[in-house]
Amino acid sequence: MPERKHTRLVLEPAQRTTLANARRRLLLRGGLTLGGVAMLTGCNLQDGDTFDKVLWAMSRWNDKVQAWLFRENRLAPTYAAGDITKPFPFNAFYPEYSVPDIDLSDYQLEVSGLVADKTPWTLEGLRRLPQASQITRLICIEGWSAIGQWGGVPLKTFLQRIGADLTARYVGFKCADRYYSSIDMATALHPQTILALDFGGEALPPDFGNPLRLRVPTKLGFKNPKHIMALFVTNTYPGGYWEDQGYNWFSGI
Ligand SMILES: Nc1nc2c(c(=O)[nH]1)N[C@H]1C(S)=C(S)[C@@H](COP(=O)(O)O)O[C@H]1N2
Ligand SMILES: [Mo]
Repeated sequence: MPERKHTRLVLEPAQRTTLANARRRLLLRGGLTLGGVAMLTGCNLQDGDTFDKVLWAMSRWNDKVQAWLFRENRLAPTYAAGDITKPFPFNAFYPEYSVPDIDLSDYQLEVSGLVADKTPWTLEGLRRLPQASQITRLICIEGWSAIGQWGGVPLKTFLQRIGADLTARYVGFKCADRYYSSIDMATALHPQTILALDFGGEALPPDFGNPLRLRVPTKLGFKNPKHIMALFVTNTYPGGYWEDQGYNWFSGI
């Protein structure tokens, strides 16, 4: 058991009350102390840590509990071709007329981090890898869902192909529109997680994330980055566009 420093927090009076309530709830629910939270989160709370940092630590702890509950091979429901939603809704952090205009002629997917082969990938190269297709439901946190068909390379196949460290914690994605997101390795290796090139049997149109998006039906919509330009494997928590604004990082469904 590693030695843990005594934890003392610097708090405003109002925060002290909120924290006391949060702490009481944790104690009531699971017999957890703040020290216990620090231990579970792997976050070494130090003298001078702020209220915010503790709350983030608790949110990360929540992610871990969700990850424990997530069974690697639990499949998201699949649907029939006749169930496909038409027209399929567009969503992004900007309106449809601002969808990025990507030059497909010189597109390359960059690969970095804990991978043996960092050679960038062309779309033709990605299409030569084994492909999979799925009809699944995309669920947006804003309160709508829609059924669509996506096809592409299983992320597991791709990660194996580039010699990724499959024991690493995260796979992160950077997009052409400055969006970014990341998933845990168990989800990256899930059989329904694909690097999608096609939507409805055709190359992904601009609205739906051309030329490459992540399709992960075991996660909420915002964890399905569109217009992916770079992929990286890392042990350093990469966060995401909405995740860093407070959306729960794990967001499994
Ligand atoms: N690059 C990029 N990817 C993104 C987003 C975005 O704004 N930019 N929005 C996310 C959100 S919140 C949702 S619900 C889905 C919407 O995907 P759709 O346009 O195919 O319905 O894309 C996700 N991926
Ligand atoms: Mo969303």
